[in-house]
Amino acid sequence: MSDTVLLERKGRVALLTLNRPQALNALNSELLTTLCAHLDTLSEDESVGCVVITGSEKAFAAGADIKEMSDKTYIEMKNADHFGRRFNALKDTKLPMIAAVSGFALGGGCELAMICDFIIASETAKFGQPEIKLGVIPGMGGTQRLTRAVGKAKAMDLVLTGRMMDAQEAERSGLVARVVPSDKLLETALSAAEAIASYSRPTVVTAKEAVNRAFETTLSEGLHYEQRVFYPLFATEDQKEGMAAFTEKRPPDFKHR
Ligand code: CO8
Repeated sequence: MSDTVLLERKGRVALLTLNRPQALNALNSELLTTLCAHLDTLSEDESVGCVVITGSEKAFAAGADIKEMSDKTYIEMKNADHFGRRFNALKDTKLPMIAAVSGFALGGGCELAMICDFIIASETAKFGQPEIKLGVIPGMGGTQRLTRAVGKAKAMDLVLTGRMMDAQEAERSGLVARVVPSDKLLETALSAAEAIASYSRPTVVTAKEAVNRAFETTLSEGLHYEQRVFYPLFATEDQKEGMAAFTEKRPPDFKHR
């Protein structure tokens, strides 16, 4: 497997590090192929409870690789479209994913972070969809996921002007879950991932699916969906264990992790 994405296992957590420092982790086809291959393998691996995707201190990813893309024809881009579709399909993965973002998360980099379940950013993080400056628009979900995350006003501002927003603005706007000092980024993301990986896997999957449902449906349908998936959890051993552990004042020992 190419070294454009490095995989490390830390117990039940998998850490994927984007690794093209010479190009600020620009997402070329080699990197995207490697990332998708890792995610495919990890999502089949029951011993993985959560994935953290990160980059370098200077850049999470500065977007799709402009140099690789610039001479492509319409047909070639359509043929490369499988990356867009594979990334969009990741919203259906059961694997919880956290983006740990330091430095630039631009264009496809911002879109990759948004495909993750949530984003933890360092104080130096900068987010943007600058494609307009290149004569194109976001093509891996930016116009849709950014708008759902931050609302129309801010999404239009970012997509139409191409400006970047810093970590504080991104947190205020709802794009980012937490902002932490740079030297605490990985530690914080890994600790959140360890917590998630320690819980009952079927419950984590149910929780993730229920939150994602909010983006696909009406409120009354979503509430109905939540009730339909809430009650069956009482048929699991892990619900019995979680509640017994609380009553007995001990840590739970979930069976299905
Ligand atoms: N692609 C290719 N190379 C890049 C990219 C990129 N996106 N970003 C940076 N690099 C390279 C630079 O060319 C430079 O290489 P070299 O040293 O060989 O010239 C190296 O990385 C370092 O970059 P800079 O010298 O520019 O570093 P600065 O600190 O001066 O600037 C910036 C950092 C502001 C991040 C600047 O590099 C920049 O503006 N980068 C481009 C950001 C951008 O426009 N991103 C959007 C790309 S388009 C996109 O993502 C569309 C996604 C849709 C895909 C759909 C597929 C199906």
